[in-house]
Amino acid sequence: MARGKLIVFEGLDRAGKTTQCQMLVEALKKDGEKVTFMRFPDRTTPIGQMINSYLSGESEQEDHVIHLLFSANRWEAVPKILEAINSGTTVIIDRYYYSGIVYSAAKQNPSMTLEWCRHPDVGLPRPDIVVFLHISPEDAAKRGGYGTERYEQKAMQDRVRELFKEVRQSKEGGDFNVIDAGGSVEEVQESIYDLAKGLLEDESGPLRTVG
Ligand code: T5A
Ligand code: NA
Repeated sequence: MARGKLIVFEGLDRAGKTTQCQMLVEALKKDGEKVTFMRFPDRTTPIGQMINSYLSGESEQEDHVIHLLFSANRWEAVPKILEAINSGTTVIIDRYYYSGIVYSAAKQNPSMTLEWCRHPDVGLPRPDIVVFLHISPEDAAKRGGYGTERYEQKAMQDRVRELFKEVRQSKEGGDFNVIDAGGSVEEVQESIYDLAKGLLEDESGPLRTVG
């Protein structure tokens, strides 16, 4: 039996990650594919509840500590990810460690460079592809103002945009497929669906790990 694929959605805030991820899951299910959906942060676990409380401003965490909690929240899901992939189910994930390193590095804590931030995630399952939804600041603003969660401010978002660019130009960059997310929901879905179908038809070697 062929293994399942690992598809990760990343992108700027309000690019439509959750919308597109869920549409893709439904479309692939309709085609008879075995597919499952996950998201990070997974706010349902005890670690996820600490993250949720931090993001909503109900609690404080030291910068390194919250970074490690986001990473731990991925590690605790690894057995589930591997079990699905090994049983032939494709796993589609809404945000992954790329968000983890970029948002933490955007805080400009002097000891938290991109390089430092990446370490706790080394060894995670590496996606077969990253679907990166790209949207201009102007188009993102049209999709509603900033919310009330931590990190939803302009200066932070501008740094996140720059740091994602750096990640796309680094050694992880080869896994990224940049999709223009400025079009209608249906237009964007069409490009993503084509990309995913191509991947599912590909023969795959063993699942790689983040190195
Ligand atoms: N974080 C996350 C870390 O700091 N470290 C980590 O390790 C991880 C994993 C929460 C925060 O945590 C940070 C990053 C975040 O700050 P979250 O819960 O994923 O992460 O964030 P959300 O706020 O849910 O996600 P976004 O704001 O980024 O939104 P999405 O998922 O990109 O967009 P979506 O689909 O919810 O759509 C947004 C709005 O736009 C509309 C939708 O209907 C919706 O109203 N829309 C469109 N409108 C017009 N045209 C289109 N094509 C549209 N697509 C969507
Ligand atoms: Na989302």
